[in-house]
Amino acid sequence: MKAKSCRGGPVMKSNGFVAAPGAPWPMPGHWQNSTDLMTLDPHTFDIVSNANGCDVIENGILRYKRLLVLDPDGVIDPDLTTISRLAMTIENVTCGHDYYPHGDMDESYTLTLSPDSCTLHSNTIWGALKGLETFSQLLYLTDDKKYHINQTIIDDSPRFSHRGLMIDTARHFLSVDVIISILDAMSWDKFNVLHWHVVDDQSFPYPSRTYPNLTYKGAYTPYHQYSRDNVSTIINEARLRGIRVIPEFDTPGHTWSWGLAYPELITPCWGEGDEGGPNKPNYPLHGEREILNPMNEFTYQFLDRLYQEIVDDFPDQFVHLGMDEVYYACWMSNPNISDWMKTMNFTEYYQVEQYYSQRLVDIVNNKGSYYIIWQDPIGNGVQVNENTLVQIWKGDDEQSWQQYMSEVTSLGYDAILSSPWYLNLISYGEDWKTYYLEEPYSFTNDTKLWSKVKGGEACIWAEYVDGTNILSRLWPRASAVAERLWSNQTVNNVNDAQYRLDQHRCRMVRRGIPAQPILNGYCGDYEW
Ligand code: CP6
Repeated sequence: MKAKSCRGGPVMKSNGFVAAPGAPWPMPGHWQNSTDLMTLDPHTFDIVSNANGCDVIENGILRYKRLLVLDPDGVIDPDLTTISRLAMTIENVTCGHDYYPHGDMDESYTLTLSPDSCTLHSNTIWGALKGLETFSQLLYLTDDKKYHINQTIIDDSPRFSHRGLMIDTARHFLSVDVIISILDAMSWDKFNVLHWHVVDDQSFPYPSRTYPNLTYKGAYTPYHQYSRDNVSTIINEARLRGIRVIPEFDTPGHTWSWGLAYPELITPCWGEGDEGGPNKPNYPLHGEREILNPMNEFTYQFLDRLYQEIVDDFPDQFVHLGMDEVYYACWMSNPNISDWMKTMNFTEYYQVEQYYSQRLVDIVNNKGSYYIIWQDPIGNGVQVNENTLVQIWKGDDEQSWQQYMSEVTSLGYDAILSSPWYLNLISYGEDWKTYYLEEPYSFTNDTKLWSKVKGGEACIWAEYVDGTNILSRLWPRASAVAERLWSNQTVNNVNDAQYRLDQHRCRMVRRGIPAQPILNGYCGDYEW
């Protein structure tokens, strides 16, 4: 059976039932819907709160009042009870420019919509934002352009505390406007972490104050770098949407662009089969001169000052240290590294990685920061501090992600899952279903290990992605991940989800995001 318009008229489900429009995404923990309808006039509808003067709430109310006007020609339904305002009460109004979303925030809320009472209740401002979003999703237009909203009770909170999206601004630069659009769509999906993979081999668009030449030489061009103002804008726009920004400055691999300004940071790779030498890098490696030199004190002094700047710029408690894909060939090629290893009593190259990793971990710990790393060092036998948060990205013919997850959590580390959610990998058809059906707990039956899983992140690596295609590639595919990370484990029926997701996709289109289709059909009057 054909899915009809996702707006207005009911959407036919293949089992013959009708899915009411105005269904939320991601699915709330408890959603008591009813067929009793109400109406409202979004042009006069007011949202009031007990948080006057709180910019997160005032800005949120403004954003959502704007989003409620699905169609300026829409009208109330005169046959129904008209509701005129939503009253928000927030138990603990903590707010201000120096108060940021964080890993332990309470994001729960309850929403009660009846003719007697339209209330949104939450413990924190972050919960209030989640409730405003859900409220905005319940409102819909019928085909005769009347605004409807069902009487509803919702009691909702997230399954996982870390629900992230990773963007990569090194392979291709992303404008601040595009990043804000991504933050917007993230907030509609209740994502709460922007993992910003800022720099990599290809470019260094971050505006370093301490080492301006990193940016001057490392950015593609002066137009492909962020200003300091851009960085604070991104952090602030994220805060207003309840989203943390965790920056990643990936080392010791993936640092080719750093070497443009500071060649002394990078391990020289010796040539193979001839005398070679530091300036004759003909060792057959992919992308030589991209691994930091672990034997020089200069490297650590440099990292100390750079990370000071990073923790000063980014308010989040966490930074991401990268540490992925450190291949040893270059270190192996270099006789100075071999000599240094002897003085250190190192016989294995993983000990070099261990040494580097611990030095960097100590640097950021001394600044009071917590950190995330990609899983690679753990796989190589490196030990890091027990409070390390490990991001799982591998899952291949050798080992499934479940096996990697099992190893990492059994060693006592907390983990977040990304392996099945590499949105840069594309294929024909409904790949959102495979993202949707991945279950982060499926690696074990041991509930103690389940408690190690803090959530997950969808990743969009940018080798083949820039501002022209990132929004369509992300949405609504990332939304599938969002529901997996927010909603109950039991919400896992793709047949039910597809109609809600189709509505959600049309909602994104109406709100200005060029989200790609997932079903045949159309979005009412709102074609892109
Ligand atoms: N860049 C960095 C990348 C990747 C990683 N780190 C990557 C690896 C495999 C795939 C996609 C991306 N491009 N710095 C791995 C974490 Cl399929």
